[in-house]
Amino acid sequence: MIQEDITPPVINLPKDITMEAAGPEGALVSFEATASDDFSGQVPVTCNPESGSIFPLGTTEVKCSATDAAGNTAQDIIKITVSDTTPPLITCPLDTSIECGQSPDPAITGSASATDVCDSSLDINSSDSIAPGTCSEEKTITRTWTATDDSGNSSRCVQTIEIVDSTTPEIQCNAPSTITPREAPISFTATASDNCAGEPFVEIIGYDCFAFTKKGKRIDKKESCIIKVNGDTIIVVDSGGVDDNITWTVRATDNCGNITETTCSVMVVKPSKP
Ligand SMILES: [Ca+2]
Ligand SMILES: [Ca+2]
Ligand SMILES: [Ca+2]
Ligand SMILES: [Ca+2]
Repeated sequence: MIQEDITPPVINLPKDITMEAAGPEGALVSFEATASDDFSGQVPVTCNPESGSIFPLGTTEVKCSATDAAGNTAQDIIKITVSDTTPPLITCPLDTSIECGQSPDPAITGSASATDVCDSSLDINSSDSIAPGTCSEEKTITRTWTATDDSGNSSRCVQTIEIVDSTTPEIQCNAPSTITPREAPISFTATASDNCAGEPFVEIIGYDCFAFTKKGKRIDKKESCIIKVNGDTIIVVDSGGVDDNITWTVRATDNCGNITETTCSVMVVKPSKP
């Protein structure tokens, strides 16, 4: 009696495979598939996609089948998952310091760059936390940069940006170059502006009154000039006479202690005839 082969082969496949992606296309994955049959012994297995193929990111179902000599066919599947679990490689811009008034925009202070095995267009973002510095106008920005790939893996780095005030204030004398004796009493109030927010402190720290002889000799005129100083304001009570030079030194101090001193002056001239 001839036995009839009615039993399909038995396919042996490995367990489902998980593989880290080697690039944007996925990963090359090899596996071993065998089949044995009660009559035919070892029979070939055909899988689609076949072992040694490049599998894309995600899960791919591989369908395998084997047929014995009698035409009995068996089928089985294996799941191959290719994933990107590797975070991007991020490089932060250099720590820097800027003057207040300058923009801390990444266009000026630099942006992070990042690369990834799988994602060539990473999402790169930043967020700032701001701490006060050593004086009222100075600040420290701690900027955290994050690069995230398409699979949601992210890397961070931190850039520190110091906002400093090392720029001295600018003084405005707010005085004309000449006055006439009759204009006295007259007062001039100095002001100052600064690169940082906050009003500089302005004070007059000294004054002088003098003239020159025809031969160029300097004569002190403090006796005849009557000058009063009130903080940032100089009051010429009496100019002392034509050809006198009245000078005063203004000091401006910004909120971070940067100091400018400027000498302001007016010359006393004859009134022009009407
Ligand atoms: Ca069989
Ligand atoms: Ca990645
Ligand atoms: Ca992307
Ligand atoms: Ca300043």
